[in-house]
Amino acid sequence: MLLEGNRGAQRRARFQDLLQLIELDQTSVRKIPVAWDFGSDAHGILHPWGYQMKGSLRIATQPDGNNVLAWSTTVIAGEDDQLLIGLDNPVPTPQGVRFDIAATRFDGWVEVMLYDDLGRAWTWGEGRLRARTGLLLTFDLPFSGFVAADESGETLDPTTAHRLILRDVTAFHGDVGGEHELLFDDFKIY
Ligand SMILES: [Ca+2]
Repeated sequence: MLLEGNRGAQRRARFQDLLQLIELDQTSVRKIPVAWDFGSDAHGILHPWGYQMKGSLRIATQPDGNNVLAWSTTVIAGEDDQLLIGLDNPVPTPQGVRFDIAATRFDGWVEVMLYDDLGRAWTWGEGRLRARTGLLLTFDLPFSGFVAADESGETLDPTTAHRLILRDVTAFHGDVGGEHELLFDDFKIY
């Protein structure tokens, strides 16, 4: 019975992986530039199924009427949460990503990463971004500023960029926890 249960779980996991790939294929960025102002649900930012228990994404209207992307998450010691954007050989080659970010309850920390087409990880060379409480700040991250996560010192060839990952790493910064929310606006890949 236990074996059957494991097989069932494995089948479900494979099915979820397949659904994720289909969704990613449908939302992947193919033309540059793209710009999302979150006036509608039409954007290419996914909350991967492996992190579904941590939170969710929704469009939220601010008091001034502006719509933003609200990422509700749960800060738990030792755990991250992630958002995912697929890059499907975009034309022309993307040069960078720019977005506004704020936190609503307490300051958050976000690590921006790229994965290339061979699955190698690259991180923004100037470190993690601090999302300020109640204050939308603009960050502009040229892909040329991403360095190999293996600390080899190599810099990314933007033509190989395949996945853009936003990691909420607030749990690794200070003694904070619980319900958390990050807001994004004017998200551009250019
Ligand atoms: Ca907006």
